[in-house]
Amino acid sequence: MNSVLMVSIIYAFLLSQQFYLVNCSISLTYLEQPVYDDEENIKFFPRIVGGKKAREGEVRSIVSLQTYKGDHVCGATWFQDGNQSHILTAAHCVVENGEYRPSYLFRVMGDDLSISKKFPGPNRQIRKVRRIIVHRFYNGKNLLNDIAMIFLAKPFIQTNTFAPIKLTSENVYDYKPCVIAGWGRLQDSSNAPPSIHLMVANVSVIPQRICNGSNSYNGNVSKNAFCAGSTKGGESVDSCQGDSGGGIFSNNSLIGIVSFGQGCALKNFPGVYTNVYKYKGWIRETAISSSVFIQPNMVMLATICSAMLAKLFFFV
Ligand code: 4AZ
Repeated sequence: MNSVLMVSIIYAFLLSQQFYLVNCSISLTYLEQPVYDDEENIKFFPRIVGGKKAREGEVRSIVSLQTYKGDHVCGATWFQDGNQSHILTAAHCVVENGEYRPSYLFRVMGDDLSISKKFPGPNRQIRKVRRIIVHRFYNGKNLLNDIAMIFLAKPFIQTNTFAPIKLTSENVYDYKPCVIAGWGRLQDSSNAPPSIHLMVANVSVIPQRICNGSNSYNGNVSKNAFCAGSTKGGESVDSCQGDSGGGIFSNNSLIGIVSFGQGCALKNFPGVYTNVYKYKGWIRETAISSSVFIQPNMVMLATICSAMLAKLFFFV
């Protein structure tokens, strides 16, 4: 009887694993791309609006999601949750028009403030992508559930300037101070001066009722997302194209993921961030579901074995 129970439990577990396999969906969004000349010098490069250059070790968990050729696509964050340590980004960074591209088209770069192809920093680490899981209810039209997890082929190595960040343990509250970082546009216009340096800026959480007001996003910010922004000396501070997928941090923890916004640093239209606190369950389940020891072929083999065992117990 005990063995039958055990087989059933294994079976249920494997079925749930297979459910995740269906979500193993991968793709690529070409957001605002930097422009390079023939010699790989960046002619135009996007940055955060109203920020300043990040200092070494200031934002220790940010990484650049890149094409396998090394062009920056989006920001992303190296996180640690229990014994699981992977990468979080926005779903819209890896899905385009509902199309998913294979993980071999991506790579992830960490421990470098610069994303220059020609002049890498001394500590730069680059990893291939083993797998990408997009939230199964991600909606590309309204950007609901704009979250995806990236599993690396080989883990990053922690250094003095590069480390995974913990997930927030509390929900956001109005005016909570936070930090955004990224290699996205400096201004809404494409005439921004070239920069390849990571930028940071201070912002604070904007009350949902203001952000969803009729002269703002008019109800389009979901309960699982929040707005953050700031006005500094009359100039707005905001994330912008190319910052997507990157993190918004507070108290040394990850509180959100850069999702969308109308333009950049526009009055009444702050940046919108996926609320990490609301996805802690999804993050935990997803991370565990794809641990290295549960490879798809292992799941398949185990399913066949348990089916055979079940048959043996029930029918012999
Ligand atoms: C984008 O398209 C994007 N101002 C990211 C952030 C914001 C706007 C657009 C917020 O990647």
